[in-house]
Amino acid sequence: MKNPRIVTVQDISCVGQCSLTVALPIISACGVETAILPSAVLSTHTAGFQGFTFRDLTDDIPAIMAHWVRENIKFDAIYTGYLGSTRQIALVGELFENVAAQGCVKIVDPAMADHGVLYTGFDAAFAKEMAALCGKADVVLPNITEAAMMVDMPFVAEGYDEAYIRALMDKVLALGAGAVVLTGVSYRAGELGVAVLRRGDAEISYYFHERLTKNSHGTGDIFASAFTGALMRGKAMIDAARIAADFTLAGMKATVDDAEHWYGTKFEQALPLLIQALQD
Ligand code: PXL
Repeated sequence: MKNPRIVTVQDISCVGQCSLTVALPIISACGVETAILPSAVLSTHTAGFQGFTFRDLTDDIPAIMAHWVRENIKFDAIYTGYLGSTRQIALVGELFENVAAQGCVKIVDPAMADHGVLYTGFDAAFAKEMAALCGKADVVLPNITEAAMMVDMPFVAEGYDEAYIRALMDKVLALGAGAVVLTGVSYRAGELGVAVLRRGDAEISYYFHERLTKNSHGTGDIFASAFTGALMRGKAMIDAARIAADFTLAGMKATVDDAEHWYGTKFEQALPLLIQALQD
């Protein structure tokens, strides 16, 4: 697609290197025009800082959407990340109806949980609404925790087999999604990767890379943003997943030795690698 324009819906965490402060620079680096719809403004992200502020912007969304409709503003992709409330999830469903250009790719990262637990502020009702939104998407990008919560399967941290991963992915597709890109998959010690299954595929496609001993915060947002940018640059889904995974890993490697940088991932240092990967 020539000069695609996307809109991404997620919060502004002013400090903490996640959501819009990573999505904008990363998708711009991919050469893709990015409009934003902020879902909330927080002083920091919610994972580790105490006493953060949270301004829910749900009430602003209907007027923003109505203005875009009046101006006939439409997007080639709509990419959603962290959403602040269940009502907001319903409004994103309306956005899918109202501002999608012909062939618009709807990408949902159900950013709400990791390592078996929901992020602060979310509950089971939110996970249920998020599952419904995933059912309206062309591509969904859950980690294993998020997928398990949305399809009512147990979360298994490690030692699972391909049958478990396949069941998770089939159930996410059964929600109605067109494709699932599952992050954080590992069958062997020392490796970590991403699994891709599109509706109608016989087999899962995988991309694995080395597993670092330390996790960084915000990697789900970094992966989803780079995946979205690469997909809109015309890459096949598995190639977009590989490019995004390599970029995320490079950012983690830049962060791993810096104990003071606990709150985020130094993705900035890996941007040249992402730009290069999109030239190949
Ligand atoms: O990285 C996901 C994310 C996005 N936005 C906010 C968060 C988190 C994860 O903790 O707290 C506000």
